[in-house]
Amino acid sequence: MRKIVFVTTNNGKFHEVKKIFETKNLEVLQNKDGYPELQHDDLEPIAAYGAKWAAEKLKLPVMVDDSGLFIEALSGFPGPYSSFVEKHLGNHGILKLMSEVKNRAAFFKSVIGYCEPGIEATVFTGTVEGTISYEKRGTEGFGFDPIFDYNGVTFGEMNDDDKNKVSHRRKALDKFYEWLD
Ligand code: ITT
Repeated sequence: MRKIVFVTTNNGKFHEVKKIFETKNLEVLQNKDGYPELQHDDLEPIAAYGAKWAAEKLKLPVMVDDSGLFIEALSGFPGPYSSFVEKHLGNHGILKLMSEVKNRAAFFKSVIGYCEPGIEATVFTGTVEGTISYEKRGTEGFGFDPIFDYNGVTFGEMNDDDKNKVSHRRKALDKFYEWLD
């Protein structure tokens, strides 16, 4: 079975990727060493930089996933700052920011960065559109899942398999797998 090292401290991301790649006969191994996060408005350069940095450090082919929640009425916030915002404001803080806002449109974006030592990184992007719910619903998934409404149910109300059929991460991984293959 082919193996790939996924550098991430986020167990939720790791479990989703592991499950999606199991069906493709690819074994995913988690490395929690982390990587420096470039300051940038777009996720693509952040993922490319992280993948390149980790590949050179570990001297191995690696993948990373830089992702975020982009809320239209907040001009794309938290976007590349999603990790910081999730830790410090949480879902409750986002709901509070959105309490008087009618336009609930939002999307999740995932950028997979892949790199082998000695060469440049390649990136693969996936997005999924939804809305920000008015309250937290569901206990599945991780991060912003309980406040991201997809066709009437939040990602927090969907089991892994259902989320993995439609998610931003799934779409990015499909592109990555096609390229690898
Ligand atoms: P690594 O960088 O170590 O992979 P991280 O959690 O810091 O882990 P990011 O910098 O990519 O990852 O931050 C993305 C944030 O968006 C983070 O708070 C995630 O929990 C959240 N997020 C990403 N994908 C998500 C998803 O599918 N569902 C819910 N929240 C998600």
